[in-house]
Amino acid sequence: MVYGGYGYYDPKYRPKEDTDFVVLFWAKGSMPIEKTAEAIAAESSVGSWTKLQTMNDFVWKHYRARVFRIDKVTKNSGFMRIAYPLEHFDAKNVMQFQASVLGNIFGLKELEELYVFDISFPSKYQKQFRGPYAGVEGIRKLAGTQKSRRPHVGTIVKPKVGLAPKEWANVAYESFAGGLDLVKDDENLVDQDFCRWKDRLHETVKAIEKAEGETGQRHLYSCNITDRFYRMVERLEYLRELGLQKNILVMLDVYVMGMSALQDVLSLTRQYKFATHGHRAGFAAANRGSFGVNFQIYEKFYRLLGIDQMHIGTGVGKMEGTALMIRRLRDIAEEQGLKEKMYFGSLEMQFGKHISPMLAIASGGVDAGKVDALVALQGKDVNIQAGAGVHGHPGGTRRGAMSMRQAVDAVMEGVPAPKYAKAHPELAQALKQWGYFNPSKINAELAYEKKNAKKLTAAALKKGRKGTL
Ligand code: CAP
Ligand code: MG
Repeated sequence: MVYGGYGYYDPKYRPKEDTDFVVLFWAKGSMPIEKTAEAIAAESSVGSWTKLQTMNDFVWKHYRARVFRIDKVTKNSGFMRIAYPLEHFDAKNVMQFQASVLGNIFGLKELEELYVFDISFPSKYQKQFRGPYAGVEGIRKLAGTQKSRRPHVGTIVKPKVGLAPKEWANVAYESFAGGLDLVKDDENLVDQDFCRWKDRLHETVKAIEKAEGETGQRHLYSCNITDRFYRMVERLEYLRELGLQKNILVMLDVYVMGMSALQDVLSLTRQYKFATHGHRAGFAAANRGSFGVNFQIYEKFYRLLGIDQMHIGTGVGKMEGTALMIRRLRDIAEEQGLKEKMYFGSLEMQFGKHISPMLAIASGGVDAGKVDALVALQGKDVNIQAGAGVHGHPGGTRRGAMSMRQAVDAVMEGVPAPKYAKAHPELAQALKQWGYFNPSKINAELAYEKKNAKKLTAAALKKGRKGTL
């Protein structure tokens, strides 16, 4: 590949904080890494496979990507950082950004591996977006936990699909009665014949009213509206007519629905004053292979676009992701400033002041015995969710819910779960069933990272993608 006879490699270039995107790639191919970097920069910005007679100085100067750093691992592989100028992109149009930077390059035949680890979004680009509508504080207000600052605790009604509306709502009621803040639809439950969306909604609202009268707590329902765009709009309008903003979080399968629908739905939820719950089903198809996009990038988009609470994994449960990496995802959700950490493939970035924190959701293979470890890893601003860890409890849903809530109360009292379980039989049963994840393991990992950041960075730079956590 010639790539236009131009040089996209410019090691002296320093990206501009307000207008340059910085993208961190890992690549391995049949060519020397410098050539691969040129090809990637060209194909994702202004170039193509041969010299263009139509290229002119203005286009070259204003719109090209610049490879400004290569960390070579072998002759043909390495990390590369490429800067893209803001003018290259269509305002607010995330799809156009994806088609450029996360597009054709994955198909270049000389490449054996191409993984986009992270993007640092410049401040001017961030100004095009409004960030979470409710965010951490807004969701806490809905749940009534602004003062207590305890972690939220929720459940996914199981079985994932199959229950009829009344059965579904009864499981929700039992969960609330056991002390949970939130119940949610599973990612694959929307409007099937056996459980029509409206019927489930009405039954669940009744369950919430009944439970709120009994528990004195606020209860929330993350209601999955994911569908074709016009169907989502119909559902949003229906929710608005019913005035359910205080009890309903609009749940979206954000990855599978695509950015276009997501952008428009989020402007409507904001207009109708609904908080949102982002489920990331499907993201891992791109996150785990040799060709892919790390979830860090999607998560940043979701926060910029305005999701209020977002699944980020657990680090201790059933889904992929090391504990330390999940901690990084928590930081992306909730912090304003992010430091560069090469061992996660993570870049430095500052979220604009107008982009509020988004609440992290720890879900997937969670039970009461993992709560201490989750809080050690993610802190108390978190929504902890357990599906099977509630409905698989030997005492049934209500006791399962109680076990989760007791585990959270124990954390708030600073008492380890096994000790708290002595006076709380539901928690004791959960620990007997599934064991206890000792938070000391998490604390040790966090301490190790702190002490060994330089060593971990050196290992990543030496081993490449295999050396990242
Ligand atoms: C959890 C869950 C979520 C996962 C997805 C499930 O159920 O409802 O979809 O949390 O992963 O069906 O697996 P369990 P992530 O509590 O029964 O495991 O949150 O990492 O996106
Ligand atoms: Mg699920």
